[in-house]
Amino acid sequence: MSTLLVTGGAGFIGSNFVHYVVANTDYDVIVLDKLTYAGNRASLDGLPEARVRLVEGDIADAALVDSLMPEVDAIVHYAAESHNDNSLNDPSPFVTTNVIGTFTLLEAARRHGKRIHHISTDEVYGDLELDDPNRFTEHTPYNPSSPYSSTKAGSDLLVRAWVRSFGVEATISNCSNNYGPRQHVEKFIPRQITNLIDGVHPKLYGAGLNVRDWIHADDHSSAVLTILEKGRIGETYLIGADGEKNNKEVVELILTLMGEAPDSYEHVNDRPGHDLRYAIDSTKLREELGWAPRFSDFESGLKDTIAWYRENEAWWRPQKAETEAKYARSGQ
Ligand code: NAD
Ligand code: TDX
Repeated sequence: MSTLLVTGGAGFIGSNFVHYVVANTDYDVIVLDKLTYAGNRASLDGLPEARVRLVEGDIADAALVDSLMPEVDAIVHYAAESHNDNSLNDPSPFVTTNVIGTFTLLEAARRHGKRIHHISTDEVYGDLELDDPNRFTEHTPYNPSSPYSSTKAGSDLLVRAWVRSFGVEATISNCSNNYGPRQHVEKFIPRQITNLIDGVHPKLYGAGLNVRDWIHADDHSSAVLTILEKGRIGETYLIGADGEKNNKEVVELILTLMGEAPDSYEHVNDRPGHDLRYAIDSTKLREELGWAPRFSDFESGLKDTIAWYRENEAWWRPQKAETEAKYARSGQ
């Protein structure tokens, strides 16, 4: 492999992967990104022009995707509509991008004989009870709850069918909740950090007892690179770093790290259908491919993330007012 097509490479996790690949490998990268509200050219700032090229376009544009295939050796597919709350307000772009977009890439991979790695989420498995001793594994049945997670589940199933029916050389990874720099301020952690910078109280949905399994985006990127290079074709790998925390604990930690009283948050309307708990068992990835996360200390990763938002207001400020106006309309 020498050139990767990274779809959604101007988004949060896709851009992290592009930075990671440039720093740790010799691969060149073509980013295919539609630059929706969630995409940001500035997330690719500082990368060498000789190694990274941004193509602005839609993954559902079959002619465009086809035209890029001769230049690339493999596709790493991050592009998606990614926010659950948005999927409850307007599911339509979730179906077109997540399902039709993935279908379009699979057809191009099939026609041109290209390797493809599909990035997915633990949300395809539904949710767990707080006291369930089990975590999600590669054998957990699919049971998605939201328009977002059901379209991600649909895209995973398309990938599996294209492997079996057409012999497409694909792998899938399902990762838990990511945190780190360059995440859109609509998401939980950056929303609270930027609220506090603006002197606004953090907002907890419902009682704040829902649990998420946090992983630093750099660890997600190292896992994806490992699977791309060493994963067995047709296999699914779950990615997680044993980072379970409830939302109240996370907000309290953000408040403490930012010098505020740990209880100075507000409860707001809950998300309809809000998944209770996600938890990943990543034994397969660790034992079969020898991967391990490097960020084991959530508090220090969070501290760095807070510092990044403090130092990069120019990156997030243009997103903030519109995002908060949207939340205000749903009492969140
Ligand atoms: P994001 O919303 O920050 O970025 C998505 C990117 O995709 C943006 O740059 C956007 O412009 C681009 N995009 C959207 N529609 C497109 C289209 N039709 N054509 C081309 N580009 C398009 O999302 P993220 O949080 O970085 O998530 C990236 C991937 O990782 C998604 O597939 C998501 O399901 C998956 N994932 C995310 C998390 C998480 O915690 N954020 C966890 C597990 C898996
Ligand atoms: O203001 C908030 N207050 C709050 O309590 C927001 C924005 C969220 N929440 C809660 C909802 C969730 O329980 O925090 C938790 C995390 O919320 P999100 O950041 O919206 O993430 P989540 O819905 O868990 O989905 C994320 O992880 C899996 C990503 O957005 C998905 O793309 C990924 O697939």
